[in-house]
Amino acid sequence: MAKHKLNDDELTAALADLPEWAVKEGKLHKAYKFDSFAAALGWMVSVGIYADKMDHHPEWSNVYNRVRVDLVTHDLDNAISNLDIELAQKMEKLAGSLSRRG
Ligand code: H2B
Repeated sequence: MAKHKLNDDELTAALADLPEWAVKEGKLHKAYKFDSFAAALGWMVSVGIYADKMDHHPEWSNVYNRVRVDLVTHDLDNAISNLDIELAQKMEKLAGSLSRRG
């Protein structure tokens, strides 16, 4: 899919459907907390396979059951793009099937 930078209206509209996501330091950010390390890691593997197929890769870090995610598009001067939204939506969908907490 072609990638394009989102304008402010597109970004606001997309955030309305992405609970607990926010723009932080210019990146699309969310801190996930799972029930266990295994749940966090399993989610990361599932997301990673999808991200690699998209050829769009997250910045993220994991500590035990927590995963902090920052999405940005390097090829568009580190702007937030439609691909960051698509990846965030997929992350939400996959987290929903894993008894996510807060
Ligand atoms: N991931 C992210 N987050 N942003 C990009 O601009 C990007 C990427 N570009 N993954 C892709 C790889 C690009 O480097 C390759 C050559 O398609």
